[in-house]
Amino acid sequence: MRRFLPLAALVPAHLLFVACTTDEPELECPEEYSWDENSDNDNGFATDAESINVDWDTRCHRRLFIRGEGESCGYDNNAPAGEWPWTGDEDNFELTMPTDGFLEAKLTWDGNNDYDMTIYLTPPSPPTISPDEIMAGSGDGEEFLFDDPLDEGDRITFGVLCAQGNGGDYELELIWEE
Ligand SMILES: [Ca+2]
Ligand SMILES: [Ca+2]
Repeated sequence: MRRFLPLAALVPAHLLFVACTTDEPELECPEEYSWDENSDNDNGFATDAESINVDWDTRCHRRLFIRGEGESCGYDNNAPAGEWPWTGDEDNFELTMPTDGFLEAKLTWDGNNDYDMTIYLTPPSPPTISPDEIMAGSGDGEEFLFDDPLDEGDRITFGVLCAQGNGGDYELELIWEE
């Protein structure tokens, strides 16, 4: 009768040695994940938000820095009736959640400005475009911690608006955790 040999007997000894000592490749993480505003002319409405396109490895950082610039802004209290009294810059960004988790957003900026932040939990579409959250404090930063966990693939839109001031650089930090 024919006998089957054990697997080890069929594989040369040096190959078994290699198989046993090969480690997972070491994880190389970027110093940070970041996105620079790249279409200032096209991100002025929440419906035209800039998609954040980052090559994530969720084993690395769970944090992203969005960096952009706002133009000077303010309200014209003497604007004629029917004319929009605000001039300035609104920048919108859409994040596709790379993993399930709770999300936190922190907006900070340079200089003596006041920026505000809006959040849409689903991609806004006409006719009703209304933010789910509006952070319009007068301090030197805006922050929002999501109460409910989000799912991988959820599309969240963040708006950054200059409310008062000369504009300038801002940084929107997004942090998520399981
Ligand atoms: Ca801008
Ligand atoms: Ca503000």
